[in-house]
Amino acid sequence: MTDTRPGTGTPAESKGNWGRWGPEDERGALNLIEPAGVRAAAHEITTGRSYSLALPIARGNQPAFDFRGSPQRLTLVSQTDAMYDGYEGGEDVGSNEDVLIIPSHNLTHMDALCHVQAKGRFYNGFPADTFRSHTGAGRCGIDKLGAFATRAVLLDLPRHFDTPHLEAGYKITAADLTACAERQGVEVRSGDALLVRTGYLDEYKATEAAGREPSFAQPGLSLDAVEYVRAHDICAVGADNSAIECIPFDDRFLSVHIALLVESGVPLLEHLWLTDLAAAMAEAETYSCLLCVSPLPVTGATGSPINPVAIV
Ligand code: UVW
Repeated sequence: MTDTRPGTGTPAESKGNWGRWGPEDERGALNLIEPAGVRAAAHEITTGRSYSLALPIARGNQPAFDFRGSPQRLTLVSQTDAMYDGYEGGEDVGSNEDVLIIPSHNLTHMDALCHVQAKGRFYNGFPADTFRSHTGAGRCGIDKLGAFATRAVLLDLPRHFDTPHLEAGYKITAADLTACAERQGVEVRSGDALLVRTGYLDEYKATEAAGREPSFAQPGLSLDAVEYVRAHDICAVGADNSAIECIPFDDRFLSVHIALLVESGVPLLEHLWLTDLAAAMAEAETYSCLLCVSPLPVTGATGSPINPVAIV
């Protein structure tokens, strides 16, 4: 019997996007963004207010894998140093400068299509052994995705289920997403980004503030929900949890990453702060917005910190 679990079959068996935009394509589902869709999103703006979807980049008190470590803002030059003495700025002028060291997969970030491989292949069948420690990914690095703007739809599942947050480990299904979109009265279109609010980050912050250890188990997309993303030709998926997918993982380790990044070429936006956006959208009675996302163009990188901006 053919094993059709994500990453175990050929793209044809697993309904992926390999070859859809040509054999050399490294942008994946971002190819679904059409200028007409972006213009439509701009026309849907009602309040004209912008919302950052990024967590603060700071040491500690943020969800992070220990092995990745905290971001470090290190001082390179401070105003009391004599670095610029030779420039004759005078005693009353000084300069402060940082060096930033940021693990690309902690805090609010975007996964490149080379982040995960399955059966030795990245998206579009590129061999994963082109990844080098010195140069990074030979194919599908974050620089190949680039910045994008598109219409985005927020599905606020805690609001839909009338709960502060979904339970740890909850597996969001395609039926959940369909019902939530219907209830919110929002249409999901080809080329849209899908933003899924689970309430995980709210729960994380509340647990930390209470001095308890936050659970690593998280609500997130199940494999069933991947079918919703594919059926609607979503260009990117974002969520307010660590990995888009539910933890414990559905079926096997990183199964939703494999189905979306590897098979479908859908970039992932993780640890998005969606609470303020959700509140603004509820007040404005709209669940679509214009979303602008700009990863740092680090060549061959597996991901990048992002500060996505949603305009409602
Ligand atoms: C993993 O889940 C391994 O990484 P990320 O959180 O960047 O998707």
